[in-house]
Amino acid sequence: MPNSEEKSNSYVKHPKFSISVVIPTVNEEKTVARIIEGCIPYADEVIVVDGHSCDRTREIAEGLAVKVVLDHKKGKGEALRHSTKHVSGDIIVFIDADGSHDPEDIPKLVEPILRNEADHVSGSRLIGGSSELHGGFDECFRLMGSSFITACINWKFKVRLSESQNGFRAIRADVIRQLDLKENITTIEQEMIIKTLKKGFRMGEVPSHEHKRMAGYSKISLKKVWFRYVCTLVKYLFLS
Ligand SMILES: Nc1nc2c(ncn2[C@@H]2O[C@H](COP(=O)(O)OP(=O)(O)OP(=O)(O)O)[C@@H](O)[C@H]2O)c(=O)[nH]1
Ligand SMILES: [Mg+2]
Repeated sequence: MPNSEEKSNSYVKHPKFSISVVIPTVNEEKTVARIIEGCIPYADEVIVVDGHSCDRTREIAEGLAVKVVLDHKKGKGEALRHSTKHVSGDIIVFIDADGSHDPEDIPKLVEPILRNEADHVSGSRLIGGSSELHGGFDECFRLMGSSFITACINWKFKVRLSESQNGFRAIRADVIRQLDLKENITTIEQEMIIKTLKKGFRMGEVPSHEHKRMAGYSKISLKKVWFRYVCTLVKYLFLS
């Protein structure tokens, strides 16, 4: 069985399609280097989009010679939207900086796009497993809410996705630029999926295990944002 270094060393980049990896960060100094280094073998370009971290996140990223851009302090959604202006690759991979996603899954994530079977591929922790989505009441509500949203999307577009909230995804750069994304917070994940399907592009899904965040703290408060998830769902499914 090859170890992870051997696996990434043996990865051969696609001759025709270039890959830009975007890593959103807010105060992720303990994990950002590991994620950047994990992504480099699979990427033609790595961009860290930072939400004005007060720790050493930006300094560490700059030390690893990747592009670092600042968001406008509006949230992860705005950060991802802003990053697309700086991307030069054909395919964009979004991956969190907290260690929840495994950079080694990047080839699996982009494969359906390279084979021209999908335009946007989401990593699914519902089929890949999760070490942080189960156990407590918070996780229970998160899972119920996200399953409900996924079921609504599946019903509306006659697809069969297993989830709609994972931040680990790959999308063709020309496709994301046509989606006219508007969300400023993490509701951007479901907006991206709904608008992909609404515009007739193809969604794909691959299993990807979600690990527990390795360090730092979560930037999401479910109590504060659940209503925005409902509004975004109704708005993009039925109103715009
Ligand atoms: N640039 C930028 N990045 C952000 C912002 N909010 C969150 N992030 C990053 O986006 C990624 C996901 O945020 P998390 O706080 O881990 O959200 P989550 O994964 O849903 O929550 P947990 O499961 O509790 O970790 C992390 O890499 C964060 O550092 C933001 O406002 N701007
Ligand atoms: Mg996280």
